[in-house]
Amino acid sequence: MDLKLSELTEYTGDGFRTVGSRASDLVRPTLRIGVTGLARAGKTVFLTSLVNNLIDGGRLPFFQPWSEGRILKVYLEPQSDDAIPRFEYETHRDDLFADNPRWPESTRNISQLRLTIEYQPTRLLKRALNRKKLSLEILDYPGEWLLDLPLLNLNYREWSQKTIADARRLDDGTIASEWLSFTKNCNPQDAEDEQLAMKASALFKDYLRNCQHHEIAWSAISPGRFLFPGDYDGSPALTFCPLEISDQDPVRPQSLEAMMTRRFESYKTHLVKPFFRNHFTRLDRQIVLVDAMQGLNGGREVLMQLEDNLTRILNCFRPGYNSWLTSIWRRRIDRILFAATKVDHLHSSQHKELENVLATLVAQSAKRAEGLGTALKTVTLSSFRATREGLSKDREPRPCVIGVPLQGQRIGDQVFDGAKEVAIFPGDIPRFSTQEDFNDPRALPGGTDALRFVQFQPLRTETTQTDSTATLPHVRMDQVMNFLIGDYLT
Ligand SMILES: Nc1nc2c(ncn2[C@@H]2O[C@H](COP(=O)(O)OP(=O)(O)OP(=O)(O)O)[C@@H](O)[C@H]2O)c(=O)[nH]1
Ligand SMILES: [Mg+2]
Repeated sequence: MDLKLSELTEYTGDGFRTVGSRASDLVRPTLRIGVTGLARAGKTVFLTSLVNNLIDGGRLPFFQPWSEGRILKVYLEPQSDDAIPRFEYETHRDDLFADNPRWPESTRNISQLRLTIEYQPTRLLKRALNRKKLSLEILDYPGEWLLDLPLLNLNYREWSQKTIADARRLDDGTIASEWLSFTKNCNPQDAEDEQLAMKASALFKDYLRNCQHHEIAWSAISPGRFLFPGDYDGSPALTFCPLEISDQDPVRPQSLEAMMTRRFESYKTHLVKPFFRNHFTRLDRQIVLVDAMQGLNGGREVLMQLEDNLTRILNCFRPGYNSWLTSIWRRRIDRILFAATKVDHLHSSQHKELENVLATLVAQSAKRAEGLGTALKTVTLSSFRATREGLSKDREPRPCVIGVPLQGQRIGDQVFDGAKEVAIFPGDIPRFSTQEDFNDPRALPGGTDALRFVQFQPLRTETTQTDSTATLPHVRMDQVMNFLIGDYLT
């Protein structure tokens, strides 16, 4: 690819809609931003850092309204939507700022936060009394929920056949075999049986759980709510699974298949559609967080899976991709930012290479998005920098990152104890230019030449002496803010 994705698409249709053009927003403009990503991509830390750096005034030189001194005050507001849990900002912030800082627990549910930004508009800079307000509504939701969209185009039989075929392909004799051999003995034509449905569904969930811990299949988890059911835990809408069904057989009333079909349709009606209707279609902008280093760690298969999932995620934003979604869309998402997170795992001399990997991962989807009035951009960021940079003590010193790897993390035979600081050179990020390069073993070597990323312990952050506020040190959060919010504050 000659052009980087960011160069290629930065101007496609940007400025499609400005805040001033929306009559309903004239009184108190509201900007709704979605934050998503697959499991452990870094959503909770990202949102905590975004809010903390906005409210308590972090270092944000590339957030233009900030560097121009026009941001007057930022504060949290009560939520506008009574039906969504509030993002537990204070808890996550306190954990990260503790004397022994901790990363947040896995969240895996939807949550929301509302802020107000008071600012001086550019044109009236000289009039000190003039201040404007922008409401910022941020919705944090699991990327797996987006992967459920294609279910709307499938009936139960189609979904069963596809899911069983995927499981057979992914199964290495361990992850799906118990569930597959159980379903083999279930006759879809038999009378419906609650106990049987519960057992089969539990085994199917075990398979999905195995997928999560299995490097090759970790991203194949669908239906997206099965492992993190929330309020629907134990309900019939989450107690079904695919069955081996022959196309020749009719669907018998009161049969096991009829029961599973009903529940599959309930899942779509009660869980998938309301999310898209009530939340997704109200968003103005979206950031998709990607743990590209986990992909690189996992090798070719995992990278290809990641690419496939990112394509499926981006498809959800393409008007016309799903007719039901298109029919209920209220507003168009005009900017999507793909961000490779945790870039502090890498020395800054390699950040551009990581961005290139991300651009390659989303290149196909970006091409399809061209001309749709959506600006796509890629960036690498760290929400909370947990390392510093240095040089290795080798005869030929190499740029490395220095930090405390989390207890139990390993590189080869070396297992880290969670206490000792070490310098790590994770390897050279490969230079991909097309997705075909993922297949090149020289580009993504395995064995002792494989890339080695480990998770780090968060660092202790000092508070200021004057007002005891503190902000999380970050990488490029200000550029993210500028892309997602900057033009709303002119
Ligand atoms: N070094 C570093 N690690 C990070 C950063 N952001 C996230 N992490 C690591 O990634 C893990 C997951 O981050 P979360 O923000 O909890 O990810 P999430 O997407 O909310 O995860 P789920 O809620 O499980 O879906 C953390 O526990 C950290 O180990 C970062 O900026 N730097
Ligand atoms: Mg989370």
